[in-house]
Amino acid sequence: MNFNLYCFSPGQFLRGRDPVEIVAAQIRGGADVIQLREKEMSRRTRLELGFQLRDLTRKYGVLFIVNDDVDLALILDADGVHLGQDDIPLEFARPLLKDKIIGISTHSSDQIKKAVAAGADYIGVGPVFDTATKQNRGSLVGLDLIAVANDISSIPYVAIGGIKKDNIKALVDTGCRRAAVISDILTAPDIENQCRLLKGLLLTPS
Ligand code: 3NM
Repeated sequence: MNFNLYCFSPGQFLRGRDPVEIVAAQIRGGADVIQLREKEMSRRTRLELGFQLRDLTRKYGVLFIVNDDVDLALILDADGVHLGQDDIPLEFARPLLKDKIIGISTHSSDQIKKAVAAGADYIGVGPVFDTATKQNRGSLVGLDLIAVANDISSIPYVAIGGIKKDNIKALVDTGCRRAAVISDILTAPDIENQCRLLKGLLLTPS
């Protein structure tokens, strides 16, 4: 898996806009991954949006990942699924998803080790910085756990939680060049430009 900027469907940040256009703007700005993450939608509506995002991401060669929902990932023929620590364990998801991508959220070195050993394709590590986007977020793991992931993870790890244009350099300085960003992109006045800026910072040589 080769990616730097990991982006999301609008979720709580839709604000009356067209969700497909918001994702299209992120793709134009350089998103490498789009995750369908819609906690408030009915599964039916999520399915309908999912088909539109499946078509869009396929057209532009961007990875399409479904949050939490293995069935939906299969129905949509997504590239993979992202599972949290409270979702279906990877060992049950793997036989269904076969060689599709499985990402796992991790919040400690123990969880990182377990996800790698269980055969995850990538891990999320966070929350790195303070965030209001995720309800019931656990305690901050800071850049310390990113450094740990750098040492112990044999698979790609993506930093998540409160990453913004003003703090992403601190992340890049640890050597991590993969960031998953929600609010700093979806609340920006120009989504495409914000993605371009963040992607540029992720790719800036140190
Ligand atoms: N997962 P923002 S933090 C979805 O720590 C999510 O696993 C996290 O949103 C984790 O970029 C988070 O707006 C929210 O802070 C990220």
